[in-house]
Amino acid sequence: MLNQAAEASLSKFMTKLLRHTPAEYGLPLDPEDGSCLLKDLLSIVTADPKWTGITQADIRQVVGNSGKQRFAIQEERIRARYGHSHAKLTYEPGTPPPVLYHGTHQAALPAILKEGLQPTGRQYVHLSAGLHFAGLAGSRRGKLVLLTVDTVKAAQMGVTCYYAGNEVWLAEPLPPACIALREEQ
Ligand code: HQG
Repeated sequence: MLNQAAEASLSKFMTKLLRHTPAEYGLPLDPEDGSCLLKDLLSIVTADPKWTGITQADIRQVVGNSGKQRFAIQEERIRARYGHSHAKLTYEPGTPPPVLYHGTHQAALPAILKEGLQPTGRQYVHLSAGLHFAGLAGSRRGKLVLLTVDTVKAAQMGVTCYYAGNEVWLAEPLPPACIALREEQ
């Protein structure tokens, strides 16, 4: 059983492998859904001297305890559900609720209102159906600012949204006309 600090540290390593730099570690990810065999992930993780004693149960512990449900395990395969930068994965397009939220920080606001929401380092813009997730995302870099996204207008403007599960929605770049400051911050 991993303690909390080890769990957080292993989770970070897993996000690095499954979202950002799999090729650097020789981890083959499915180009469609970004998944790999759990045993392949485990052998890469345990090759790191810090994690030699790690087992599949430890990986399952990280997956199960992620409040944000960052990872999904299906049968013998594991993937990160969202957040990828390494490749543009395929998600089913969906019809989101009329309003979605994006949490950002004060310093980014002028640029967002001018040029819209961009994926920046990731492949998609990250939105959520609930305020909690947006709040967590936006609080990481400074003073939280909550934005609303009018998804009906976005669809009219040709923006596709994809559901990544557990209230997370992914989108192509969103023009400023679909974005507003949430009145009650
Ligand atoms: C901002 C974490 C300037 C955007 C989180 C954000 C989330 C702009 C930053 C998930 C911009 C990108 C994703 C523009 C957007 N000009 N700044 N035009 N458009 N931005 O981390 O959405 O814990 O790549 O507002 O909690 O913050 O890793 O995206 O501040 O769920 O599982 O550019 O990652 O989840 O930052 O976060 P990010 P995000 P995990």
